[in-house]
Amino acid sequence: MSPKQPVWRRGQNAGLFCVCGKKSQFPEETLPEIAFVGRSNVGKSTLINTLLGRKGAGKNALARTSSVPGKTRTINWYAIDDLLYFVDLPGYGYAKISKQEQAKWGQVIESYLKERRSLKVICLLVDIRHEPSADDKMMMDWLRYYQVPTIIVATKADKVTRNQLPHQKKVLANALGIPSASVYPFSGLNGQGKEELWKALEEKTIFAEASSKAANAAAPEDDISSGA
Ligand SMILES: Nc1nc2c(ncn2[C@@H]2O[C@H](COP(=O)(O)OP(=O)(O)OP(=O)(O)O)[C@@H](O)[C@H]2O)c(=O)[nH]1
Ligand SMILES: [Mg+2]
Repeated sequence: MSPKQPVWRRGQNAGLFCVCGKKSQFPEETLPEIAFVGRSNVGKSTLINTLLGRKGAGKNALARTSSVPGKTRTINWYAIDDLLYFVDLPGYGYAKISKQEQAKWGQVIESYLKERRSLKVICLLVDIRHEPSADDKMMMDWLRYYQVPTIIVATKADKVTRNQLPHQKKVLANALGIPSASVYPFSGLNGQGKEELWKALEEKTIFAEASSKAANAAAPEDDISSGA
């Protein structure tokens, strides 16, 4: 990766910060947050690893991924260079999790979305191959209702051909009531869409805060004109 990439994209100083099973455990709202939400197995943890260049098995991977749905059962905060948090929310819609537990998780996620002032943008992940589920649509409604800035990411884009892609984007966009251009195809397998998604996240102002902090922190070493 180019050394000119912003520090947060390099993923070198990213680490698991906090694992929470309930609201009372949420960390203080000290840094801006980007959260990732979607059905179980849609690829949330993979996307976090891919964005931060931390793919692969073993120690290099940041968020744990699995072909078995329901892997992420807690809300996991990842700190990135002490500038921002990525928040991996538990997947919904996994049939083998009891209704009781799903309801409990629904409440924890809703209170996170509703009350988290440091949440700057949320990525709602949907599988590019499928119509959004009733749960996906409900999540979209929540995000609209609570006015959380939202980016729709269509995961597993490597599973469709270039010809199928525009059609699949349209299907997702129509079902969620957004323009087709607002759907970001993404692949954790080959990195497709990574650059576009980073740009979109950065544009959602979150990095206005992070950039100014980073610039301040870097100024003495990097900016030879400062103080001149
Ligand atoms: N082909 C392909 N497979 C993917 C992609 N993203 C994720 N997967 C696979 O899908 C499965 C689930 O990925 P995870 O990242 O663990 O999904 P998750 O949304 O975090 O799942 P939960 O933690 O259970 O909610 C794994 O087998 C991944 O390898 C992708 O872009 N392309
Ligand atoms: Mg996961």
